[in-house]
Amino acid sequence: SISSNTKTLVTDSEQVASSIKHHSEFRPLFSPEKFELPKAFFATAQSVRDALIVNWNSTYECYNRVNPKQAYYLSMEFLQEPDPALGNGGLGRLASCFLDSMATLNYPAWGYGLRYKYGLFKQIITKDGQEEAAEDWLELSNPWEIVRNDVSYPVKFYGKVVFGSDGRKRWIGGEDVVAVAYDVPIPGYKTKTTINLRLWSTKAPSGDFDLSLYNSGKHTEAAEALFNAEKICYVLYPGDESDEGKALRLKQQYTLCSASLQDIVARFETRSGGSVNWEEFPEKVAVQMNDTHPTLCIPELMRILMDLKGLSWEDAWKITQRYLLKMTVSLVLIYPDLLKEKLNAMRILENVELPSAFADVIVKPESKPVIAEKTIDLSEDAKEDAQTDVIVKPESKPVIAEKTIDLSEDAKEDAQTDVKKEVEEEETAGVIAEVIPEPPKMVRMANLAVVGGHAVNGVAEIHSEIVKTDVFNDFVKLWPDKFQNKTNGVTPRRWIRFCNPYLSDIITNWIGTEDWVLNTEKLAELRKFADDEDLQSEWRAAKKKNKLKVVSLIKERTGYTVSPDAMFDIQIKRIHEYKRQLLNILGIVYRYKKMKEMSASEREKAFVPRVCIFGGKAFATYVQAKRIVKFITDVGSTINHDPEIGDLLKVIFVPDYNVSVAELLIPASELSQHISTAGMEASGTSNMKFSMNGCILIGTLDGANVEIREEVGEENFFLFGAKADEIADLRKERAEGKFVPDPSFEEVKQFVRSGVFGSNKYDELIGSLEGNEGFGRADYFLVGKDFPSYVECQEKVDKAYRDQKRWTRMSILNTAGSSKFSSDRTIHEYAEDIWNIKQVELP
Ligand code: DL6
Repeated sequence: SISSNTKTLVTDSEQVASSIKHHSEFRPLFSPEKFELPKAFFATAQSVRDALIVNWNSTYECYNRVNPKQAYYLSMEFLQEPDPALGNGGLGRLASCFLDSMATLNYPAWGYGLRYKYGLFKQIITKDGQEEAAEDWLELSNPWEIVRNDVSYPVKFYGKVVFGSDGRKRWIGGEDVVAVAYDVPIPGYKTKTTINLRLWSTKAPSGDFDLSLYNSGKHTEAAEALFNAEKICYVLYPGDESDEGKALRLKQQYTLCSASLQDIVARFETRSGGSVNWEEFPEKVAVQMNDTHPTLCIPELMRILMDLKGLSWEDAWKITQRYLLKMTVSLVLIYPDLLKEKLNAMRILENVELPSAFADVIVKPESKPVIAEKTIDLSEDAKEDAQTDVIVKPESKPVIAEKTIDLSEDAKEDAQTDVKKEVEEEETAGVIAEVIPEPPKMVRMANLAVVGGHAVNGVAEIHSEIVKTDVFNDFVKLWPDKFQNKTNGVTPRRWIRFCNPYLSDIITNWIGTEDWVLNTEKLAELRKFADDEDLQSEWRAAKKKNKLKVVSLIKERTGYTVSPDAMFDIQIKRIHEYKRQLLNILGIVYRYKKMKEMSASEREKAFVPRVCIFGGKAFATYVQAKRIVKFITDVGSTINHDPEIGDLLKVIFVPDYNVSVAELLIPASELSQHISTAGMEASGTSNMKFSMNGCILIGTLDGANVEIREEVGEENFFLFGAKADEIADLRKERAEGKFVPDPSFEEVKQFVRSGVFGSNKYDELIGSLEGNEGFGRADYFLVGKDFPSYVECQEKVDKAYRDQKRWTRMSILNTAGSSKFSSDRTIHEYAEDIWNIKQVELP
């Protein structure tokens, strides 16, 4: 039997069976008579969870005793499997890979996120393109989580902060919610260490249900407070076109920051025993913000330290800024629409009342504002509104204000006077943006994070350079040492060992040990066998077996039959203009046109048979991305039904792409596409997963592609396209009408417009590549510019694939060269260079 009291671990199959039986009998979530798959899964998962809890408790007990410095990774997304839908794309899956590495490497580190009731959405592909349905991933409950009703914190919105007559600050009025913890144990590989992912769910405080209203028949009004509280954690990335949507996103971000920081502070106090010394806080805690979403950590930590713990402004700021908070920039902020999206999230600051920490917090007159020097005094209204029985200090300053570059005395000293002056005059360095005519002003989350954080890192070398030379150049002049690079990584446990057992066995046999799962450097040993015929034939056989699984998946999800002998060419990622699925599909259309112009024998000679596979979700309100999905599926329905073409070309859109689908597609891939406009993909992580699984990449010099190409060898990577430092000039030329498109690009657009893919002429989509009136910027993502070099590169791919020996060698060398891209390497670097935490091995 399994019992966390006796700390007996499951050791043999009989015990496993008995535990599963126990869970199916005594925690029946399903009908008692049958033992069908969902019930079997739940009973099995819960029996595994019991075993995890034993190690999870030991880990926690050990950390409490040793009291090491602990890192906390705050992320709005975590994407796991089988698909708790708590994420959208790379950012969320990176967070989950990091948890795996933290646990495996025995680092005292936790994750914090939100427990969304619904994930992003379930994608349904119809003849009209993408439709979205609620992703009810919790419908059958989550067997891995442990609800912690004993761990909850108040989170407050709106209202006012006032000084009571006792001189203490009070946050009065507004809305109250309670954040309740749900814990998910995260086991390390071949270690007892089992860390925690703590997810917050929101509910109304007890007493908010109005029984008398309910009894008087006003049922909806009676439950309003309950709904308002719960809706915060309903959906990941709720639509934010409306002000309500913006407010909800901001509430989500604030909930994550406030509940997590209250929890972290409480743990610090508990572990300090009776004597809390706040100066030690940065010695015990490091908080990493995954992108700018958790930026509210900065003012929230200030609020907790000052308002709740009574620290002075200076002490609180030193703790917050100097040591504690670090931000990963995983978005290239030069992309104006995305920047606007970020800024929009904060737009409501001035037209809606917000957490008082921002809107009208009142700081004692002698204290300085958190960020600003020249301030717009947002507290004017507060002064008027303040009730007469509270004392409002007239000179008080707001927390966030205009023209911010700091502001703390220390930083002023640090900064050279002339540099500082220059920066102060430069508008882009402000935390409050002036880009949108007033009202409302907007807060630049990224700038706030840079000012308030102790380290800022990009996620691939080229991206970190762009961050320094372009995005945050003003801040680099002020604080050059703040900026670092931490190239992303992915866990080899999930992304080779688990998802590709055939390849894993081959690697283990040829290297002679399974140690590569923990030490990916060992993969390099494959290099010496790259031309070995036996290895090559085993390698190809494994690929074929993985391709056969995908043949079935495609049949099941789309009804199409594809040949396992064709090259599997895959692009799976969020649908986004900068990721250029449009370039890929136009390349396919061009190929199709050429095929149609040839005789059957010419066609077969000229082209290698391909199955071109797409997968990815377009954000529900991203119209252009949805047009791209529709276009891909329309092209697919024409080509896939063309008897002249047969197995020579198939175009498949796999609906509802998620982690489980990726685990099938990646091992089966032969060519994968990472073709973003150079300078726009911060890193990419699927490129690493594909390369590890022996897939050859076609890509631009962007994000981690640059480093992958260096590691696997340039002859094992298909490179094309403009370079990042050429993009600005190319855009300028384009805007000035100086761009002369290649005839092939004109030809492909003409072909699309000829109606070959149905009655739709794709005016908006094709028009966006030309900047026709009404269709916005002229080809901002430079599809037209890169099209000829992309087509030419694809010809090289066909040629290389015909030589299967050469291709297999390239494939082996990709796996052999992928060791750098283990998230273990990344986490060691974070631990050493940023978090300053040490490994703690459980006894
Ligand atoms: O850092 C992880 C991942 C990068 O690899 C991608 O290049 C980047 O696009 C992605 N960022 C996001 C931002 N999401 N939001 N919201 O997914 O981060």
